[in-house]
Amino acid sequence: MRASCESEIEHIADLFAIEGQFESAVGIETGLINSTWLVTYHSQSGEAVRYILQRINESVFGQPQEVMRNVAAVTRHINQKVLRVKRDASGQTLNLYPGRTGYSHVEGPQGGIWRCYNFIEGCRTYDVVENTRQAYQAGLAFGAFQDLVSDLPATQLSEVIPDFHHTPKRYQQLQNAVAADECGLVSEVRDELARIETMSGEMDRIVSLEEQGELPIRVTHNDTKINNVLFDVDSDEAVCVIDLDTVMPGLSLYDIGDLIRTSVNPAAEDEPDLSQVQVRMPIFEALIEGYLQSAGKGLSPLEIQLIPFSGKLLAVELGIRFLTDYLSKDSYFRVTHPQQNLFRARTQLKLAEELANAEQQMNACIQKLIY
Ligand code: GN1
Ligand code: MG
Repeated sequence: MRASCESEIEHIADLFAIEGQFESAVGIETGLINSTWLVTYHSQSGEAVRYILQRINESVFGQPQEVMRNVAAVTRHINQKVLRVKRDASGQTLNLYPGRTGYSHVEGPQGGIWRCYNFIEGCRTYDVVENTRQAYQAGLAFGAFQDLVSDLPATQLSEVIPDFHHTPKRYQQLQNAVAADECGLVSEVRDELARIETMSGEMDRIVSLEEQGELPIRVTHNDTKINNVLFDVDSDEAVCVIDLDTVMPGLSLYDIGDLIRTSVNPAAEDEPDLSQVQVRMPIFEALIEGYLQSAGKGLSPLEIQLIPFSGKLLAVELGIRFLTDYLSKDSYFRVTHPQQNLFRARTQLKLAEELANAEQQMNACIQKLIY
């Protein structure tokens, strides 16, 4: 799906209401789903200004216009609120540059829905949290996001990927992939399947509570990977969260769960050496401290109580999703080698087991933080 040549990107970039002359475009490979380009323009005053140009992956997001409607609503809402306290929000929050036709996206000449964001300068991301300060900042950033959108009615947003975090349905999809065994790989993953089976009893805990009306539906981010937080390169403070494609009605627990999943573990998401997959309790504590600091007042006691469980659930859920993709020709997540989705699945299952072992400690930590 990646648009390959710079001239094509230049043509698409020029469809947006960007001032100045196109200078260059460089592909960015970090996300597993969309195609992303860093585009530089020379403004009339001679200054180089950078933008993020992205093509939405339409096999993942079946209704890209709905994605853009959600993203536009959320960025507008956040910017209005941030502008109330700061004179200029443009450098520190995501903004959409509309197309010259006035829409928040444009259609590429070869199809596809493209959008353009400001590039927030002076920032970096981390794939692995290095210290408790970064963990605290990441918790603070996602908590602040939740707080900023807490008064945006969830009913105004579309569910762009239905049942995105419905773990039992994800498990059903894995079972379907096992039954189909498209690539003849099932015999190779018996151990992983058995480990998932032992964890299956708890998979419906959160969806059941949601169905019983015990957990509030909120506007949530749904892709709270640690590398979706921008950190200021000088101060190492979190600036804002990015990657808003999956912002939709959801549960706070999926956001904090995915943040736990991607922060406590010092190993890469596809680390083949499973002995490196661990739960770093000081990182957990700092992360939750930051999150509760900015989002805590809006959370119910049940949401807070289930935080440790949410990390384990998200690790199993991602283990299931990566394994499903491994058995289904790697058709969803971008891979750079044939076993990458299997490595990713194994890492997540090991992490889920480590998180299960640490559950009591995590519960004690939550108790300490709320009293
Ligand atoms: C995908 O591409 P990226 O990093 O934004 C995926 C997430 C997974 C993540 C795992 C829309 O996110 O759900 O947690 O990979 N996004 C989608 O690394 O499926
Ligand atoms: Mg994403």
